[in-house]
Amino acid sequence: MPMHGKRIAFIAFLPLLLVGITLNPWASVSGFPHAPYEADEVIITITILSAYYTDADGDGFADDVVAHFDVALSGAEAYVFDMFPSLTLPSGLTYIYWYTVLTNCTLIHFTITFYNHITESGWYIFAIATLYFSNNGRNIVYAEFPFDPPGGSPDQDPC
Ligand SMILES: [Ca+2]
Repeated sequence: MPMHGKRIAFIAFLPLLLVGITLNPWASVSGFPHAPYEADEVIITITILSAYYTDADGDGFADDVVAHFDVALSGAEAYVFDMFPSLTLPSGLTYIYWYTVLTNCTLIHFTITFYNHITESGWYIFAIATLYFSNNGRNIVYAEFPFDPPGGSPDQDPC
């Protein structure tokens, strides 16, 4: 059963690959200058400045979400972190996106636009999670910003 053997070999290899990625988070950025050192005590903080609905794409519908937030970094000469902005609709449906950021800046201002994401009335939650490594291991920082798009209450036209 050669195919069965290959499948088992792949399944056995997959955890090793994942462990390798976990143990060596800088492997994919080896060419990045001043890669962070394991001894660096990296601290990342997130400040969500605002999140609101608007017609960002000019299609005549205020069904887009614009979010502004700052990410402050300290403790190293350079930083690599994964960032997961998300938008949760009143029904609980959540859109999550994934960015990997490499920088030597200590303060970054982000503006993210979610085009055509407002499809329900009620409260929305814009959130940011960051995943990064410091001298104490893996760290996750999370911030969220609830806001009320048009409509005001359920069962009304959100646009
Ligand atoms: Ca629009």
